[in-house]
Formats: sequence, structure tokens, C-alpha cells
Amino acid sequence: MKKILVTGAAGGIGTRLRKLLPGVYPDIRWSDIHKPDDLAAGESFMAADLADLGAVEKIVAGVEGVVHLGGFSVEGPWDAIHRANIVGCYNLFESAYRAGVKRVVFASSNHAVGFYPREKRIGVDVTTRPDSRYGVSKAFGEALGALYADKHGMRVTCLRIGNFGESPLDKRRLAIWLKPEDMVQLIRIGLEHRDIRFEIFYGVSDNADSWWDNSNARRFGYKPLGKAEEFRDHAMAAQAKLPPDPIGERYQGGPFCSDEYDADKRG
Ligand code: 15L
Repeated sequence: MKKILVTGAAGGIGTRLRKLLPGVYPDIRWSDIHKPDDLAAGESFMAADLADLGAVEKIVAGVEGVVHLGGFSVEGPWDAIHRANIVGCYNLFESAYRAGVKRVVFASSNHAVGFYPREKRIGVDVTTRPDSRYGVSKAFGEALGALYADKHGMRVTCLRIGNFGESPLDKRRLAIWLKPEDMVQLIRIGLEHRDIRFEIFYGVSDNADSWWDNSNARRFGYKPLGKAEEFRDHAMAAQAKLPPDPIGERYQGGPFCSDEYDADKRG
């Protein structure tokens, strides 16, 4: 890949990847709705509101691959989710298709399948069970990716990201932690592997407590380096400070499941 676009440059994942990806891809265009405060000299940046098709057409022009991290990254009001993650994701895929972009790596989320119980081990072929409006928008993005792959021959990889960061933050994150360097491996598979058509991978490291069967990613050569259990004591100490969350603790999506939960009241 000679030139790639990464959206969501100012977000948590984008900010970390701005340190890691330039060593891999020499020509990266970074984008977000606003310029990141810490944009370094020499980083190529174009602002774009994903809900504005004309602006999205400009950022995809001339790139071969896109890593689409941009959008609303947690649960939020429908208007915000709709604008950034439904309209915005459509604009991204549609303008990438029109511009002849070959590959898209889409940052999906564990919240597309958050209502699976923790004792169930799931693969990438399960029916989506979103735990939030945000999770629904990620399931929508995966479906859009499948459409552009199957109908238009775009090569699309959806990463159901667990929790990206330097270390797992609590008990749930011991299962779903994703080390930043492992995310880079997954992005590289999506942008470079010759056999990618449409694939879903879990964005998760080699965690002993994982709920996910990530053999599909391993089939493409993924060899995660991160092991959450190396941080177990730290994560469990943080967990001990959290208030009890009986619904969240039942499901993989954790607090995204218990937030606004009232199923018990309906009988
Ligand atoms: C996500 O999808 C969010 O973007 C992130 O902020 C975390 O909440 C993460 O999931 C998680 O499940 O921990």
C-alpha cells in the first residue's frame, strides 16, 4: 500500500496509531472532524465531518487503503450515533468505492455482540447481539462492509475491537484487552493479505480469559503478543474499586448492557 487514509486520528486509538503506523506505511493521510491538538510537524492531516459526503470524497481521493476508526466511539444519543456512525460510515464506504479504494479496515466493536453471556465462547459467525445504539451502528458498519465486498469487490476487514490500550483496566478487560502492537498486526493483515475478501476478526490479544474464538484471524497469520494475565493483579485491584453491576457482569458488553437496561421490568 503506497498511500493510506486513517480516520479518527484524534481519538484514543488514532492517537496511539499515529506513533505506530508511520514505521509501517510511509504515506499516511490522517483525518478527523477537528485537527488533533498534538499533530506533529510532518503529519499529513485533512479535516472532514464524516456526515458530509463531499468532505469524505476529498479525504479518500488518491488513497489505496482506508483504516476507518472515525465516528462516535461509545454509547450516545441516537442523533449523534446516526450522524457519525450510520450516515458517516455509509459515506466512507460509498466514497471509497467511487474513488476506487481497494481495501477498507473497519473498526467495529465488541459491542456489536455485547449481549452474549460471558460463559459463551463465540466466533465471528454468530448473529450480532448489540448491547447499545452504538453496538447497532457497529453491526451496521459490518453489514455495509459485507455489501461493498460482495457486490463491488472491495476487500474489507472488520475488527471487533475489545479494549485497546497499554494494559487491561479491569476484570472484563482481562478477557477483551487489545495491545496496540497487536492492532497494528490486524490492520496489516487487512491492508496487505492477498486472500482478504470480507473478513471479521476479533481485535483481541492472546488473553487467557478471552470469550472469543479468534481462529479466523490466526488463519491469516495473526500472532498476538499481548497477554492480559501479566496484568491480572493490577486489573483485579482496579475491579475491586468498581461498584457492583449484576447485569453488566453477566454479559460480554459489561456496562454497555446494564446502561438503560429494563428488560426485567417488562415480564
Ligand atoms: C468500545 O467499543 C469503545 O470504543 C471503548 O471506549 C471501550 O468502551 C470498549 O469498547 C470496551 O468495551 O471496553
